[in-house]
Amino acid sequence: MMAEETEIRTYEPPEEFARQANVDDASVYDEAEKDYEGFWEKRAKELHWFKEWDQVLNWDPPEAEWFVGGKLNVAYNCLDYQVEQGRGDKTAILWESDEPGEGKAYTYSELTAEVKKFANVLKGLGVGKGDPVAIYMPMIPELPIAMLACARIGAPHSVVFGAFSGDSLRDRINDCEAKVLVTADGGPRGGKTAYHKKNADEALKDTPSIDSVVVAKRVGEDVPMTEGRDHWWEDLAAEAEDECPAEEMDSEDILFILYSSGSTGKPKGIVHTTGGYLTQVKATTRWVLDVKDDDVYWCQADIGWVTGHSYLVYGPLSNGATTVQFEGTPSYPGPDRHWDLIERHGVTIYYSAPTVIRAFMKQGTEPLEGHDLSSLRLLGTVGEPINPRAWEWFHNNVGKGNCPVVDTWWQTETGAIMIAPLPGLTKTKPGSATRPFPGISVDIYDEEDNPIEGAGKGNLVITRPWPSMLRTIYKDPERYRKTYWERLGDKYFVEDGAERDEDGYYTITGRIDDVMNVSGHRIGTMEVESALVGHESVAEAAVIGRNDEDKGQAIVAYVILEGDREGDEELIKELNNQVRKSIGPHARPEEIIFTPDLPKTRSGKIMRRVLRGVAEGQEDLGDTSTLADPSVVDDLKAARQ
Ligand code: 6R9
Repeated sequence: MMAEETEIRTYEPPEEFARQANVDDASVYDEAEKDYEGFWEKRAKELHWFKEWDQVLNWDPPEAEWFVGGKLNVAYNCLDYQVEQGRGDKTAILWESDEPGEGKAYTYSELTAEVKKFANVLKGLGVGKGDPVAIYMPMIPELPIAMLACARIGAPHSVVFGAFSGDSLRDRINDCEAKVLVTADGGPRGGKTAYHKKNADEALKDTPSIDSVVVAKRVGEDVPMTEGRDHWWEDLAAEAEDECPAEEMDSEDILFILYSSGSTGKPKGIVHTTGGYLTQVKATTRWVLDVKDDDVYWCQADIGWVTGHSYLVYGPLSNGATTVQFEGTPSYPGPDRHWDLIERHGVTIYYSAPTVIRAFMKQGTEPLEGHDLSSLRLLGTVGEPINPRAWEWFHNNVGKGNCPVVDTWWQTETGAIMIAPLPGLTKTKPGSATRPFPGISVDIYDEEDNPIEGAGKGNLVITRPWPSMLRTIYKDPERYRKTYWERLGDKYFVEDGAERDEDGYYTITGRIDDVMNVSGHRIGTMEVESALVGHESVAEAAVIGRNDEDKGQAIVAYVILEGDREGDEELIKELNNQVRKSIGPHARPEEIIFTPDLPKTRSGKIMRRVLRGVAEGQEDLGDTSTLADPSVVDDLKAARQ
């Protein structure tokens, strides 16, 4: 990635920006370094607590508790507390539909009322404190309303990205044993309609824990409703009581579970709790995204991923901001949709993703022309490494050179931003996420797990606990320990490679495990492999992510067939469908290569490095002498022709 440009320019914060930034005193870094618990305690005090904590941190690796004994409610912080501070009539959620100019706005008072009602709906269906609720919805306002309603009554939500298949939804519901599923009849996106209830019905054939399904109406077409189990959102809400007190939650009670791909086995139910999560999410939204009262803030991620949880819903709302929720895609009805939206709503902060920026770049600057983007004052990116060229393009063409770009590194597991500039203070370098957030401590370790001194390249490690860290993997503490802590004991092993330069700036180079990053979506190679071998004609499959200009990585599947089935177009179609059905369309392989054999070491391990090399058309595949049968490489090259 760094080879792209030999000389990287650096950018000081624009003076005008620095003058108004939420954080403009560089001593915060030193202060936090001297006493990181004290630093986070100050941030926690910026929330509303029913009762303050007795102890800031209880760290018994790998178990952390933050703000021990504190009582608070996340929905109260995002709603009632905002109304109490005079934001009742301020727009909380500005929802824009798939069709330009159509949409709806909710003030903080209106949103509070909707959430209270829906919280009562959930209670009426028997949901109590601690009962997980599954949510599978398109990007409609009912999605954040359902999340906040769960938070209000202390029911952990488990949001499943709306493009996941019925099978994926089923597995996630069964893992957390949700009693209630909240979904929608469907939703338009990019001019096409997706049918969530239909997919959910597939899942519901085999989800014994589910007693009730609530269906929000978005599309308005007929959908089959199962008597006694399925209910329309609007019918239940019409009958529900208006008042619903916010449950006093313990700081360490679960706020949500979010499933994320790992290198082996089934997706992991990442668990986030209440006090620490909201503390770090609220602080990073203010400090890194510089959100203020008069901002129109837009995070373009889907709420089904962690970015949407933390920076579309909880971060902006706990700061009393106006958050834009967009139902559609960047290319519908035209390639200027985002610019049109920014102009019409006067968006001031735009938090985007490298894959989206690269797609814009490809279209050139024409779609930008004729749109007034002067409302913008800050740009952000997240999800994957951003190549310096895309960073520069974003900075120059969207930000017109006046808006700082914050490249924010974090993960589902970290819950909130970990490495990123403070835009009023930090000099930025295209391609670098720059410095750890104050109070966060990271390092780079070599292959022998020794810290590297000064500049260098290696494995990223987080060396101290942080408030929004995952607390466990749902119902699998052993997997939690093994995945993240077994290697270093009391330090968190990230599974990302990183480089540190002379200024102490970090550039994240990408995953070092078998997790692919396709258009910013985390997909495990194992998940795609097991989907493929689920097809009767497939004996074995090996999946890798090959570098791709647009998507970051593209999925390539090597497939060994069983019996005498021919690897033809028809079979490719069937295999694509197989993946679509068992995971979702976003996991469909870009390329399927039929091969008689796979490159394996003598101990039977697939050498993915070789598969990646072949898929990227590399001439030199490096050392292949440890292969059990080195001639496989020629077969693979021939198969790809
Ligand atoms: C928030 C989110 C996490 C993985 C992470 C890393 C990659 C995210 C990045 C980045 C380079 C950035 N990643 N942000 N790589 N620079 N600014 O994306 O969570 O879906 O769990 O993915 O994404 O590889 O480990 P998640």
